[in-house]
Amino acid sequence: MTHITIPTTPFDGQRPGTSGLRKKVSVFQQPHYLENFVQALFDVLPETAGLTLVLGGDGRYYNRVAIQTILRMAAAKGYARVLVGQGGILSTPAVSAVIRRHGASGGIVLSASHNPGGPDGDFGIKYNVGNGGPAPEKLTDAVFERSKVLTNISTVDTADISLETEGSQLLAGMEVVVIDPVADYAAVMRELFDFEAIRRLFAGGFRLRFDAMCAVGGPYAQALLEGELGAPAGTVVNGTPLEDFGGLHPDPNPVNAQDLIAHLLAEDAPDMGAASDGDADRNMIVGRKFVVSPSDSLAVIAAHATLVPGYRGGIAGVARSMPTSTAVDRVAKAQNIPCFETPTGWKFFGNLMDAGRVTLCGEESYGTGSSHVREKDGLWAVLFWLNLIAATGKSVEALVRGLWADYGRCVYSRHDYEGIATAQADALMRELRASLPSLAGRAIEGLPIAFADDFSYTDPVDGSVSHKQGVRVVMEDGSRVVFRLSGTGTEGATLRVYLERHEPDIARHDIPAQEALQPLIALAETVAQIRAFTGMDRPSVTT
Ligand code: VG1
Ligand code: CO
Repeated sequence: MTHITIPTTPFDGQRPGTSGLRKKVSVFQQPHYLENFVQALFDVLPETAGLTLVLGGDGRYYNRVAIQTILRMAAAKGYARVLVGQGGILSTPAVSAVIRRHGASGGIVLSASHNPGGPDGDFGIKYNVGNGGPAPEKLTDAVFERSKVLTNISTVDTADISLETEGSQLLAGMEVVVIDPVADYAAVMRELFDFEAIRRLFAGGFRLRFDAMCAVGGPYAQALLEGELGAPAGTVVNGTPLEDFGGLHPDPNPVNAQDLIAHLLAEDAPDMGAASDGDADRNMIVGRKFVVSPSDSLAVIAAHATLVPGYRGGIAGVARSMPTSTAVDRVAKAQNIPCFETPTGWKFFGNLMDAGRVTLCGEESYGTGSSHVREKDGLWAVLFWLNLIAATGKSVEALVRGLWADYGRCVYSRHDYEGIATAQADALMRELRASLPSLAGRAIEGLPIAFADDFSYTDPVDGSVSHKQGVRVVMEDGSRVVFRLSGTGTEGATLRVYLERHEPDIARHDIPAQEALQPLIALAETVAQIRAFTGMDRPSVTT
């Protein structure tokens, strides 16, 4: 037998963040670093022998090396089968779809999502469970604890295998099936959307610019939009996944996707722009000369869901992360369906979807999705918008303005302060938390505060509790500021400040968000002393 055991030293400080373990490539290249995480994972899973695992990544630098390592370890662990995307490619939503359609026990996604890639960039790994969704905290905590004490890695002594052609081969007795990365995902999309109507839309001259940001969304967008739906060649730009994303920062927001924004602001702008992130689970929707806020995108989708075949029977409920704007709450209320408020991170939506309590979910960070998989899904959101445009004959802008007219506008912005010293960021949050009891009932910067707390979430399905999920300061009129530290960064700390104010007056809907939010921005500075703690006088990214 070719099984071998390699003695190793336990690693510390590998606690997975908002969505898996993300570090610099150079950290992952340390001897046994990746192996330590994978072994810890395999050790804490209740069962692996005889089961099927899904494996793939966003194609970034180190993807191929990591896949070979994991395949050998899976063989040593006794998995019967691994389904791996051709060339090692699978987007995050595709992994979720493959797990579900093939009844796999789980899947490993190799991605640092929206973080930059390449030898000097980031790498990441996350595990998805049998429902296709991110591992719950209970499991990731167990992996972390195990990684601190394990002293042996089990693998097999075999050469790398080719992942270039579809089909089945054996690796130390385990079957490795190289699958078409797009097929299962495309099948799910066909079940949900009116492809005929979208085909007619493109045939009628509708112009879309889809920027895949040289990341994994390209092959999916090309196959579906240009291949099946008849969008003209060139609709998908930056469509080939590159190991360094062509030097782009594959984070679809107006700051990082500047080129797309420039095209949509131009005189000859296409009808719609869209972009997806490194692992294709995020989406940005842009109208002609009109940027859509992700929170509004979720609300528009919820408001018109029954126009789309897969949701014709109605939606059971909606969920949003706590910092996401309350636009979708207002839609849910009007439709008389429940709306859940969860902590940041997709893993909190899984139980609600499994229990059939919600159909649509979203986050302010350009993440939207539904119970068709258990991840957010970038291309799904784009297809949803195309289907809505085809069904209503309305433009992107008209759909958003319609939402504002019906429910008022939730003026929204997120300010990120990146690369802060971790000690300073921790101190800011500590002092802010300490000040919370004294804030309620006071007026700061002219705004009367109703309450201030640290968000805790009790999962309505399994009763598990998550504490310290973000500080919120809520005014008497419901407008609010939320503060939390990022759990996905790899350099220092990132403070995120989320600002929201509801504007019912249609005459004021065109006031720029930063201007409309000015009192809240001032309040955030006063209560958190951001300048003093971060040494920065403005955010590094404003979306
Ligand atoms: C960020 C976003 C969060 C999202 C997470 C993973 O987390 O704010 O909403 O779920 O990224 O998205 P944080 O902890 O940095 O704020 V992805 O597309 O990077 O997997
Ligand atoms: Co992502």
